Amino acid sequence: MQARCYTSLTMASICVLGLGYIGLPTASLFASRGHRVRGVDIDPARVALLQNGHLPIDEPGLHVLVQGALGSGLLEVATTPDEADVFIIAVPTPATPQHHADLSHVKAATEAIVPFLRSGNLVILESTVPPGTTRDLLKPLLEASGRRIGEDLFLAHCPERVLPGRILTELITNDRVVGGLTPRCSEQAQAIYQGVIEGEVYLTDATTAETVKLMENTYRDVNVALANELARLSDRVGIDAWEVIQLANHHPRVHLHQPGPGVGGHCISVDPWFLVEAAPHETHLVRVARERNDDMPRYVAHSLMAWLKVPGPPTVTLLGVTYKGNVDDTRESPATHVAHALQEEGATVKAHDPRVTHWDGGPLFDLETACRDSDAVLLLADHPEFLQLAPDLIAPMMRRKNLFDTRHFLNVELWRQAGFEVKRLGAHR
Ligand code: SAJ
Repeated sequence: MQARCYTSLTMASICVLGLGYIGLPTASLFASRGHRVRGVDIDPARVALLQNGHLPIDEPGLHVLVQGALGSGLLEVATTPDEADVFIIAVPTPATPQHHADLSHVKAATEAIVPFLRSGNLVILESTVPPGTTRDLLKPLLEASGRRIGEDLFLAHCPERVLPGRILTELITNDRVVGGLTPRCSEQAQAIYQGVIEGEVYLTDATTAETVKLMENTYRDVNVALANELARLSDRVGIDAWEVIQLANHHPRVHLHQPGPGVGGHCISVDPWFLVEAAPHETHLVRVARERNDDMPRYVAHSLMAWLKVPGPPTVTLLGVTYKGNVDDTRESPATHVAHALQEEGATVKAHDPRVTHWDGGPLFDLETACRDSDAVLLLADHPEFLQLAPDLIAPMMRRKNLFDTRHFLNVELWRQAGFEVKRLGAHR
């Protein structure tokens, strides 16, 4: 059968599976550029929320984009797929407790579109997956429709690469890597993205594209582990890790990353394990970096407890429970592990985060309640809001005035002037 050729992919109808941090902005972007888009999520509550004009996630600029797309009638949201020219799968790929990729959502989404496939359709997987998944899992599932990939059905992996907090900007300006099962699959996927983004679209095969994505996040994880090791070394030898980083980064080929309370989020703390899963005996460095970063919450909690000289168990105020600053996302947040480690050492924990209403790690309090009769403030997430805090107003609320800044973020001089003893991760003063 002659495959349908997209001479006009700019007009293609699109079905996006998964309306999370990636799927929702992606669906809205394509709709804002004139595509007819059906956004699908298996969670009826999420779909109802969107239909009522609310967003399930907080991301700068997203509300306006989604409202515009829904208002134009080009974006509709539903719990089931429908026929389309292009299917984009953007569903989560969490890791199991054994650090293996849980591909159940990818499998379910792929199976859900099979009944709606037509000759000439293009299927794109954006979810982050272990090397070989597009070829070994998606291809056979899709060919169960009776069509052949590369002949009358096209399949490619195009990993998402956007940074939470900057998703809309990066969705448009970042380069994309497209890995087709065949060269024609790659060209079809290239055409669909090139119509809406300003970055370049680079073509390769599917397994290479999968590995590119995993290596990007692993590069960051390994480098954060190196920075965290520098912080620990600095604590030991009595130097300032932040000064070392600043000075070393004047070298034209050095870019040391930032230490912190650990690596969280649904990407960097998970993806490197997919490389370990693919080749366990060849990925020692990747594994050790993961383990070093996972140990940081315990290290931070222990450092704080060792520094605080209080009679009896202290009360500690956590500032920021998200996995990093400027986002509302608490998935895999180091703060949860810091809280548990502190509690294990006998501390009482009270947390405050202006971006978050619910946190699995415990109850959240307003700033005053969180600081009232506390022995220490522990800064974990670098939200810009925390720069506006007035230490002289916080000081009278505290039982003892101690500040531990794990991000080298606050103006510690202001806190000192308000009477706080200050400690920074990886610094002797
Ligand atoms: N972190 C540090 N020190 C650093 C950098 C990060 O401690 O120097 C920590 C953060 O606090 C956070 C974690 O690492 O807990 C991850 O944060 P991030 O900002 O490095 O990355 P994510 O997870 O928000 O987004 C990453 C991005 N990948 C890269 O920058 C290579 C993004 O482009 C990807 O699209 C995203 O993962 C993803 O979805 O895979």
